[in-house]
Amino acid sequence: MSQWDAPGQPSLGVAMIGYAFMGAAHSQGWRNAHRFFDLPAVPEMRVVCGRTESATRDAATKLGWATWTTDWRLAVERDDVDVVDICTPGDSHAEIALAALAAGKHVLCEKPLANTVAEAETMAAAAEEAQRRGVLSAVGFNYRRTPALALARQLVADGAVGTVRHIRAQYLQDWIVDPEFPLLWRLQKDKAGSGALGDIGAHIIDLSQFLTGQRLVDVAGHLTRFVDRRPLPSSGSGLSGSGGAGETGEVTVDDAAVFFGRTDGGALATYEATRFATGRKNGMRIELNGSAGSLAFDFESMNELHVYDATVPASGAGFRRILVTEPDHPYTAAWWPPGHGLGYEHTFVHEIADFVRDVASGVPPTPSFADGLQVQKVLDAVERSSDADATWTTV
Ligand code: SOE
Repeated sequence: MSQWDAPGQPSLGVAMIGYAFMGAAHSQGWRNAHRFFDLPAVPEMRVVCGRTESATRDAATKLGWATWTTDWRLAVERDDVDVVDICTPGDSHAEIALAALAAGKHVLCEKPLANTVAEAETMAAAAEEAQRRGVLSAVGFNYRRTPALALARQLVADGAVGTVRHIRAQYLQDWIVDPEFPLLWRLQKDKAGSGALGDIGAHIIDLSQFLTGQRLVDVAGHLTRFVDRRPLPSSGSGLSGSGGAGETGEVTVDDAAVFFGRTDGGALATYEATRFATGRKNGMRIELNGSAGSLAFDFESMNELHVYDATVPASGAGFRRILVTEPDHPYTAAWWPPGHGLGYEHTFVHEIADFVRDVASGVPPTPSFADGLQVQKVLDAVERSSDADATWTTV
């Protein structure tokens, strides 16, 4: 018997739907959150669900789930499940989330919240109704839990940049530059909703609003596709896989998106989301310029935040690099000594730790489904703008 199954230790039974890239990342969170953070309840990884029997069984063993099923409804209905974690492609988010909320289960749903504004609206309404019954929900915008970005948010709130004038955000990847890269679900509109825009553009939309506390009110943008057909996949999931024997299929999402917008706080914001930035692997960059200073961040150096203080005399001013690994930085006290650094997976451990703490204490976690809906509306406005020759479009 371990300390975790000691009698009286409150637990939170979890069902996770989907086990590929995001499922593996979330499992890391469910396994480790209570081992590094003091939480009011211990997550119990009760059941994982996938479509294929043998692969789901293997995933359960590998990722640490007690059991598995190929029927998500069975997982959602179990009495020993308190939380449903949705890590599936976007086309099933709404159906699973609505069923889980109706069954009284708290829900953590991967981003973007849904594939359409209509679905996201239904989900946000269901979440609001469920909250009145004490059933809580959140969207998995994990990058909010990067220590350097959590610190950036505190600094902005404390006035370190003054009035924000510019938001400059990029999300640069290159995993589909090769035209022979297979047609995975992320490249199919019926499954993913959109391409670079929804998959990675959604992160920088959420982050820019989270950091500044401002919301986009209108946008203009352009989406493009560089490769129209790709080999059908023969194997693999997540971001890997190999092409099949000669057969190809149509890519139905954008490969890249550029857009700009105005916020309700008067800032001008520019965004670029692409999977064709050769050499950039996960270059999620954000810079804020304000009346009193600037902040700059790049996920490829995720333990650093660059801060410019415009109140320092010009002769001595310059961007300072803060290594965000000190114990008084957000989340870092739970981990390693200063300078040892954290990685991508820690953002998920933090996300789960925050979610468990909130849910176990009855506090609505963030970002809410309503926040997810607002991001969905921005995505939709960018698509509408692109269809209308990049004209200004209200969110
Ligand atoms: C793939 O482009 C992806 O995995 C996104 O889906 C994630 O949200 C992002 O964190 C990394 O890239």
